Amino acid sequence: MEDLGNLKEKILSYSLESSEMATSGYKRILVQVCGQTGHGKSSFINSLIYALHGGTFKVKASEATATGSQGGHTRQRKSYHLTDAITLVDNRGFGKADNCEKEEAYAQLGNLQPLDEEVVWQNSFKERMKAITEAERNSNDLLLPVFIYSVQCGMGSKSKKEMKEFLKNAQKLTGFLPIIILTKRYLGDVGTLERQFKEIGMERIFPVENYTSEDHIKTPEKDKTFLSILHEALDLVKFRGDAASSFGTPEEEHRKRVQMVLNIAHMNEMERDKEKNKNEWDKEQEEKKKEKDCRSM
Ligand SMILES: Nc1nc2c(ncn2[C@@H]2O[C@H](COP(=O)(O)OP(=O)(O)OP(=O)(O)O)[C@@H](O)[C@H]2O)c(=O)[nH]1
Ligand SMILES: [Mg+2]
Repeated sequence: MEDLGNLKEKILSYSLESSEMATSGYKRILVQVCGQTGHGKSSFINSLIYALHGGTFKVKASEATATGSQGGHTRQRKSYHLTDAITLVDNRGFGKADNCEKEEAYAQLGNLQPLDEEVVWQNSFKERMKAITEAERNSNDLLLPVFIYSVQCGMGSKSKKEMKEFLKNAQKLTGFLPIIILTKRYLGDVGTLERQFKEIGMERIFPVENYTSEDHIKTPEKDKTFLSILHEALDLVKFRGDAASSFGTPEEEHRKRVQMVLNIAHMNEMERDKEKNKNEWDKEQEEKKKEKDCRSM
């Protein structure tokens, strides 16, 4: 592992200006921290800030209590300036990941939901379309997905399938394979989880123990882990930058993202309609049967 001072210096002095990405019009990297509620997204953001800037530990991104809060503690899509080139985004976490919340997760990941405003789940395609087309947004951001998953939760085969779909869509939306952060690393079987994420095609997987308000005594190993993650993130950007021709301009990428999220929203709307029609048909059949039974009495 690289020397701590070196790592810090590299991250602090990193600038998009000299890269191909800047020539294409990208102005900053948005590290899009996402995942289910209570898995440690806000704590991960606090840990990155603390490892890079030091000082006294501050809970900048407010943490949930250990038992969690229904609907998630962080309800805004909140941004934190880390360096001139990097902004961290604490996206609203999703719960059981029904279609509507998943759709919202994609809208946040695609930067189609304004920063620093309350995130509200939209229930219909019409509302979704209105929110996406009306929201003011910055399409000059390069979006880098970071997916947070707690080791404490383990992963069943159903969630593994859902996770794969979500992470692959995240890759299509942003152009980057998500970086996986396994939080609460001592609270479960980290080896198995790491293997499961590899099996669904993930490459960069980092087990961490976040700095939290309960436990934030600095250690060189912890600092190195968080700084190395940032360093790897910049490395990914550099790699994609070297192949910038495979990336569209910020405007083209933005339009692609709008289309993709609206497509997902449309499919979900059709599924909801199908379900509604089926329920109505079932109800009608039941009423008809009751009527028939009455007449034959
Ligand atoms: N032991 C341990 N506890 C952690 C770790 N990360 C977070 N926690 C604790 O887990 C709880 C939830 O963490 P948060 O960072 O608030 O989780 P979140 O994903 O932001 O939650 P929402 O905002 O509700 O979506 C808090 O009590 C944290 O102190 C970790 O790596 N290890
Ligand atoms: Mg939070």
